[in-house]
Amino acid sequence: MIPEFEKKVEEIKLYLEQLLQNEKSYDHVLSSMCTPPAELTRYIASQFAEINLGDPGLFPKTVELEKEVLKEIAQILNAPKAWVGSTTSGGSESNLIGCWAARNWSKELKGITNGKVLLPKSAHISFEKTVDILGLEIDWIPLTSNHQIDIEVVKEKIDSKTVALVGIAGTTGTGVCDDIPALSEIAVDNKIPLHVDAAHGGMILPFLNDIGMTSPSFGFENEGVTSITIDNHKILGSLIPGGNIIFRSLEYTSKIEKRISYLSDSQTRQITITGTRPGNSVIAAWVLLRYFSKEFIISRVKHSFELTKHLVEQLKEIPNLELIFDPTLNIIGFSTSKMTADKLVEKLRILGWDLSIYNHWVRIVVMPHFTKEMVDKFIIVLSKILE
Ligand code: 0PR
Repeated sequence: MIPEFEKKVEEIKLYLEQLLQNEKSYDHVLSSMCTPPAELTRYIASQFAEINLGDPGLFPKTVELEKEVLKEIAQILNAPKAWVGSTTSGGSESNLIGCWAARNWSKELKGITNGKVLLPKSAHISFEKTVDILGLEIDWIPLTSNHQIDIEVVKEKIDSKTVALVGIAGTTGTGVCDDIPALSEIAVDNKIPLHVDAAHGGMILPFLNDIGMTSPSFGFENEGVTSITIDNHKILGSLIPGGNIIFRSLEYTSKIEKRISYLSDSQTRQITITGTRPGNSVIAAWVLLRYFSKEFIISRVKHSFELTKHLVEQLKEIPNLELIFDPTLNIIGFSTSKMTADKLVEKLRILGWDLSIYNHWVRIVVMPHFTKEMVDKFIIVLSKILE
């Protein structure tokens, strides 16, 4: 390092620690789908920051770890033997890649141009970006009273311009899982690719059976599912950014894959939008998925569900507060007759609590960093405001 910079290292560290102290703590964060990394994960972040999977020839061992991460993910999603996939920067990129492949496949096989994507009203904003980038149109599908995509409307809306169906396994606003088996049937009957966004739910739903609940089916066991988004930087707690896209087979990825001859292994193939991809995030995911294994995920899911239940019980005790839905995942929505959601969230923020607003309700995402003490403290503050 340049000596003048060397002299300043301690000074800069101190400055940043002070400046960002509050932003390192998630003690008051009730709104995030991310959660602080564990100490080992932080160690991996700093020790392996130079590894760039965008140039795989330079980092063959990390490439092997990536393959193992993807294998674990494919297993979680019940992928068939011919699956193909890549780690990505997260849900938004994976959703874009899934729809990109569906658009190109539909163009090549069916000659569809200026196509449409059937999107549930609950779809994450990344799909609006996706259709914009891909030059597609959206056919919005309303939700049923239980916040799932309305299957009957999907059947009505499908036409010769439909290039993809989208189902969500764990929506951003309510955590609800769409009826993927029903969507899959429609996809098979009409030969239309079905992309499932399991960015958040993918690492939770398969483990509900393990905590005495019922896991809905959303994976590749449904014949019509062609691609699935699933993130590592959400409940798993891997490094930001880190996600995955898994496809049923090469049939779809071959429509988007780019070969790059000038990189160090001279035969790199990419299906991602980004070239440079952080190796440390993939290494962290490998440790969490392979080393800590299934038990690690189950313990995080169990913890989040126990605290969701506790929080819901406490919220039900507060007068003038209405729960918007019975949580099926670790997401809670509520509103109050006393004030708008904006006003309430503003008041809570002033008192140091961070919550978000989804539609007209206040949203809480119960993540592994939640503790019972944290929840109880929050309930006292909320009750006071609504007194
Ligand atoms: N699909 C679903 C269902 C999602 O909920 C999200 C993110 C995405 C896709 C996109 O994932 P990436 O953000 O990885 O691209 N949902 C979170 C949300 O909107 C993202 C988030 C995370 C927001 C942390 C705030 C936060 O503090 O709530």
